[in-house]
Amino acid sequence: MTTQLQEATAFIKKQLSEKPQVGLILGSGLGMLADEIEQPVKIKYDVIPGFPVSTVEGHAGQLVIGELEGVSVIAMQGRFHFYEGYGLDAVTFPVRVMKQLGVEKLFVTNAAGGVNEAFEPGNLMLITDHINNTGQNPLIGPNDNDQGVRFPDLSQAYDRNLQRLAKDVAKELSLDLKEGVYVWNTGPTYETPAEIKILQTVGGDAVGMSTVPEVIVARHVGLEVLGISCISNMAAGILDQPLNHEEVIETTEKVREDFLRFVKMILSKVSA
Ligand code: 6GU
Repeated sequence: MTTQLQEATAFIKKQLSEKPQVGLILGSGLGMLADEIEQPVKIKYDVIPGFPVSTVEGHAGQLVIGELEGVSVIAMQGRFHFYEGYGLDAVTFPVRVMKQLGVEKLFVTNAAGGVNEAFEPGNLMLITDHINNTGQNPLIGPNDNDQGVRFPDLSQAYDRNLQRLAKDVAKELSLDLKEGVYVWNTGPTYETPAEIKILQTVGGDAVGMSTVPEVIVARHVGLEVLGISCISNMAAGILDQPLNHEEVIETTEKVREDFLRFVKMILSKVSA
């Protein structure tokens, strides 16, 4: 383990009374879930040794640790993106810290563009698999065998039991949960209509600028992953309208209630 990882873990651990079981990474516009955490310990990223500092608007940039639905959780309110200029080591560092703190399951969320034409803005999509469309990988470099294996298997990157649970919960809530494959592009540009056609052809259902690096590292260290996308807009060329970040945030605000209820009920039913 690197000293940075040890230092960050020790710094956070000394402020906690309980081991967090579930990690939550909250995407653009979805950070309000962390506001519901009870007896929260809040730690700004910029005071944690080894942590990068968040810059993007709509990202509070703190860990919120406490109880949610009776589960001990650690939430990232705001994440680090590759397009901000952080290296993938930095982007995925918090996932390694979560593992060191004792987390066993990781829920990753994001706002994503709809590639599947059957989707509509405001839909929630269960991520069943991903396509890394960047040529980047956070595990490039020497492998730390204490963290995980050199060649990690991603044939079930998104845990089947957690997927089943999410689908059962969606049914119980009468939520029209979509499912599909999330494509990671680096951003910060949105895709061209021609690029979206490619993604449709290769089996992508949603596209975004995050999540995949964190999931790769989560699998490297053996965390069980649940992924949920909020379809905030249709990807370029599907509707005859330009894309912008304001629309992304507006849509995530509209699905706020659905999203909160959904993730909270999954948490309430997740086995320790
Ligand atoms: Cl259309 N593309 C990407 N790469 N990220 C997004 C998006 C689209 N919509 C929200 N996030």
